[in-house]
Amino acid sequence: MELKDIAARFAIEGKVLDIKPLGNGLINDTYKIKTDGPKDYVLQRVNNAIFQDVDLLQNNIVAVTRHIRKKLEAAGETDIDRKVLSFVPLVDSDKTYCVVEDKYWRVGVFIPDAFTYETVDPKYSRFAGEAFGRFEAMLADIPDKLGETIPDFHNMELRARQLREAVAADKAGRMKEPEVQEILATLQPYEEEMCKAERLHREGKLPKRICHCDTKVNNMMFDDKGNVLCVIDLDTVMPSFVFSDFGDFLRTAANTVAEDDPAVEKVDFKMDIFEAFAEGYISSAKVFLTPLEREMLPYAACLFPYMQAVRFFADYINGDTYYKIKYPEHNLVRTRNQVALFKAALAKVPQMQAFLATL
Ligand code: GN1
Ligand code: MG
Repeated sequence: MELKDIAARFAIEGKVLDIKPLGNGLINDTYKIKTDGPKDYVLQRVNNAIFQDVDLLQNNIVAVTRHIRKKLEAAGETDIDRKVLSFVPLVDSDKTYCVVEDKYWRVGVFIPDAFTYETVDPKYSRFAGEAFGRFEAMLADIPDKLGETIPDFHNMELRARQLREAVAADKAGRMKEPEVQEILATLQPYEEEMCKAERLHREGKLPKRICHCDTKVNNMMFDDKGNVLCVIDLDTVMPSFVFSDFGDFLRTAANTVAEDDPAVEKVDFKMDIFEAFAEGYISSAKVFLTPLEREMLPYAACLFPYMQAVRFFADYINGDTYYKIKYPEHNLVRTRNQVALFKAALAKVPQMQAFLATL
């Protein structure tokens, strides 16, 4: 079946003119549908090897976007259609996805005149921090019970276990590479410390809240003046520690280079981006953050490069079955980069703590 036949199953206004690839996500396949009507659309194939319960996932997203829409309406917000995503039902039912030849598809409304960036300056970082804090604050009272679209997605204990399993299985025969052994030895000593959020949660000291869980820089839309419009890529919205959103944003935004830049010597953790983001985030999240959550934000800034290193590394060892790769060593290059970022962030924890104390 062709893309235009899939698009035809959704209640799209106007005639479809063309459908072209959009963006650079590592998981789903995304296309822009251009129409002759008032709106354009985004057609997406949800990767159901990774998101195994697409029904739960779409229910989450519809609940979240409806809740945010209501809040924006109540706040007298203008331009709501650019400030929250909306999904298009099928022609013959109110479901917002369809299954075609075992593939899952959905259509959202394309947000016009909006931009995403791969890097941000401190000013944008502050706006982003404020926006993610607000996103979490708006979802604090969502009445719907959201499921985990990927169970234990940001559970560091699970990620560490998956790495151990990958090492034991050695499916791609990569454990014989000396560098693989070296990276493993580098990561290992930090594992226990990095797993502390899970322990604190079991002890009842750390709550889970509804978080975005994929706050890469490029998952935020800005208008042409640099104002944040909305947060996109909602597949991973689920209960998690606030560290997810704080840490994952900085993982991409505070890195001096892209997450897959092979020039590891250029990797550093930008403190100005951290400071601006932390300031923005705390300004809107202070209404719900506990003292412990706040105190652990520098831990979050280290945890996410660490977790991502573990995830890229496990995927490399498994023979690249999860992340899309562009060349055979791509996941190894990503791993090196994230290990370097982890170390850079770790070295700056005292500076981060000192800054947070000034807020
Ligand atoms: C994936 O789909 P994308 O590229 O926004 C991944 C994130 C990783 C990221 C690394 C569902 O996000 O968790 O941080 O790649 N999403 C999933 O670039 O695993
Ligand atoms: Mg994305």
